[in-house]
Amino acid sequence: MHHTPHVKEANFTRLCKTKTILTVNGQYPGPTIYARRGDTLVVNVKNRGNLGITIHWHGVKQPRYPWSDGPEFITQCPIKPGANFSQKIILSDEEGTLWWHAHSDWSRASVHGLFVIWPEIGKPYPFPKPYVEYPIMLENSSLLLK
Ligand SMILES: [Cu+2]
Repeated sequence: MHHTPHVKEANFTRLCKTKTILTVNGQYPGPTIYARRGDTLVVNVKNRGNLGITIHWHGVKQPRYPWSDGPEFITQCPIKPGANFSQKIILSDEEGTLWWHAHSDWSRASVHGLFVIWPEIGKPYPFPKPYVEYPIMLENSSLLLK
């Protein structure tokens, strides 16, 4: 499964105020990514913003493969403005709704999104199957307008 997020600046308007913020694909919050338990994802991050950035996959264990896990200067270097970086995300027993977010300086305030991991095909949910699924992300976007 391949994804190509473009990290870039975009205008954001709330409460009659417009500000330029760092986004993925011009979206705030960023795109929801869907996968299944045990999948491996290849995420080709294209940094078209003006800051070095990393993307972290919150709650993913990345067994024996921490090299593109996200925290800048810990498991990887920041992706420089104008550069690309291919991240491998190895799912093991994760299931449910996690999130991904930037992991450098304050960029996570606007660079983040949901990461939905369904059970394997033919396997049940670890709880009664929901009647409907509707992901909700709570955040305080007023902080972006200060
Ligand atoms: Cu996190």
